[in-house]
Amino acid sequence: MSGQLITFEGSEGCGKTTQITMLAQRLEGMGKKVVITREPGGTLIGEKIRTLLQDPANTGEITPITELLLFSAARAELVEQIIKPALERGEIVICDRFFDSTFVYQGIARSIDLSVIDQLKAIAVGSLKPDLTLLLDLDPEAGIKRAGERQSGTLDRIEAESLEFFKSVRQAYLDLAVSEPDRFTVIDGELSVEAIEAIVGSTVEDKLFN
Ligand code: Z5A
Repeated sequence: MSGQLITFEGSEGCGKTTQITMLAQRLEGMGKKVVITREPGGTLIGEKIRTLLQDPANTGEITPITELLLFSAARAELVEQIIKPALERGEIVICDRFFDSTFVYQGIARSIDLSVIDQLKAIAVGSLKPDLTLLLDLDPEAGIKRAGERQSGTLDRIEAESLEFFKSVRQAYLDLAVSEPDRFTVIDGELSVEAIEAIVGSTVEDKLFN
């Protein structure tokens, strides 16, 4: 496949959506074709799964394994319907979260056996791997505050998890980045939007277009 897959990861409210929009504009300004998508979601079925997963009314109704299967099903749809076709057309796909989110949230924070996580990853994505993953690292308390402000104080099913849960998410991301230094770039999510945008832009240009 001749295109490139860029993923953004990080905990709640770390600024992924903001940066993805700006990166897409930068790349389009360079004449690149860009597809923006997100997980869970990005397809008809994926968006329905997203609603199920986030609905606060489902709190306590979704077991960790069901949650894992739902995220994986949404991912399988996204890969087949959106990501692979775009990469085959030579386009750049920017995805808001990908399989690293499952490793961190379901594998580490929810303590599901990592061999099960790996098997479902293989089923949903095969050998596909991001060319670059940008991790926006943010203190969980700051992220939850940002998300709460944006949504008038209403938290979705996962956002309502404990602070301990989000601390383990943050640490798991940092550990993952250390284990795959070529693929990951870690950026301080406390920096200004403009400062992060500059780092994202130069990282993408250096790692993918030089
Ligand atoms: N999840 C999972 O468990 N397993 C999986 O496999 C997958 C996902 C794929 C998806 O939630 C949830 O699913 C997520 C993980 C789980 N749950 N949690 N937590 P989502 O897609 O609805 O939300 P999110 O991905 O966690 O992020 P978000 O809330 O959409 O935030 P964001 O996109 O990272 O940030 P943002 O919208 O760009 O910015 C948030 C606010 O901060 C906004 O008001 C901005 O204006 C502001 N902002 C942005 N950047 C800055 C800076 N630099 N300084 C100050 N303020 C800023």
